[in-house]
Parts: sequence; structure tokens; C-alpha cells
Amino acid sequence: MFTGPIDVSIVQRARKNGLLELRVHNLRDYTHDNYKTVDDRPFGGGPGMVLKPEPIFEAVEALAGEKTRVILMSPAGRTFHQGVARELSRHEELLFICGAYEGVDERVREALVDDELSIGDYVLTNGSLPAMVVIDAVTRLLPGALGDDQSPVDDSFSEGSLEYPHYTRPAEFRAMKVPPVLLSGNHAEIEKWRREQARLRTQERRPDLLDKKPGAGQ
Ligand code: 4FV
Repeated sequence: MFTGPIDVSIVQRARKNGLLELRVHNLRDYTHDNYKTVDDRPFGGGPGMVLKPEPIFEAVEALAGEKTRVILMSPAGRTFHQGVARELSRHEELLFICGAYEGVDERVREALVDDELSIGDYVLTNGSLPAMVVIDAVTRLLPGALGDDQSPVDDSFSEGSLEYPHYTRPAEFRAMKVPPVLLSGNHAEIEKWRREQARLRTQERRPDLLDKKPGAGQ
């Protein structure tokens, strides 16, 4: 699952430039039976399988250090957002436990996990995609990860609002014109228009963001 998203664009460049080291580990490498068993049927019956505690404990105890923040990706976690991405980007090392099947044995959550994150209220096949979403958002915040033509500062949510509309050439496309202020060269006017557009769009689509102070949880 991880080959692909981590080998393109920003994440790949961050890895190449030594800003980020990313290692993917196979739980089966932390099993000792011939079948490399990582899951079993749930106690109490019911559908599906549950990830066993032993391989996860062995893997985390072998891989995590003092400074490692152990994160479980699950729908029961706190909702991931830009503020959490900023927070995680300040840690030296993150270790993601990517659940699968019905989930992990509860003792993993009780004894190993520092933080539990959900990327949204829907159920995915396993925790790998959610981990990649977090890795992508955090990597963008690593100093130097974005070329100087990009800055995370004016990203959506960094100011607690949605972004202003973007336009590029041609100035007229199928009779749809670019707002004249953007062609004016008057940067003060352009900045004012962009702030107003961001506020209007946020008011319209995400008024909840406006009553959150910038930086407060977003
Ligand atoms: C998920 C989410 C998610 C639940 C069962 C993996 C799946 C399976 N993780 N945000 N939404 N996980 O759906 O983080 O084990």
C-alpha cells in the first residue's frame, strides 16, 4: 500500500533531501510460527478477525525509542486536522500502527499507544491510507519540504480559514473572465480581495472555522 504515495512529489523529495526517513515494517516479521500469524478470531464471537497483540508489541518494542510518538490510526481516534499536523511535525520520530480487519487487540491501545488519530468518520480497509494522509500533511510542514515557490503558510486552515480562489492564464476562458483586480498589479488591492474572498468562502462553507481562533485546533 505504501509504494506509490511515498515515492512521488513532496514526500519523495523530502526523503531524497534527507528531510524525512520513512520505513515500512511488516508485522509478519515479528511472528514466530510457520504461518506468520498476525490475526485471530475475536473473543466473544462476531465477524472478522482482530490483529493479535504479540506481533505489534514485539514490533513497537523493537522499533520505538524514547522520542518515538506511537500513533494508532483508527476511526475511534481524535480527528486529524492541520493543527495536529503542525503538532506532529515537531516530533523527532513518529511510529504509526496501521490497523487492519476489525482492528487491533485493545491491549495495544492500553499499553503501547501515545496518540490515536482518525482521518474521518468512515471505515477504511486498513490504517495504511490514513497513515499516508497524515504523513503527507506532516511532511509538507517540515522546513524545506516545500519549494520556496510554495509555502505552507497560506495553506487552507493555517489562518483558520479556507483559501481564496486561484486563477491562472488564460485571463478569459469560454467567456469566463479572471477578476480584474488580479490583473491590476496592485498588490494591496489583490491582498484585500483575497482576504475578503477567503472570509466569504469560509463564512459560506465552514462558518465553524471562523469561531475557532487561528491555531486553536485548526
Ligand atoms: C480509519 C479512519 C479507519 C477501521 C478498521 C482500519 C479502519 C480497519 N483509520 N481513520 N477512518 N480504519 O477507517 O483512521 O482496521
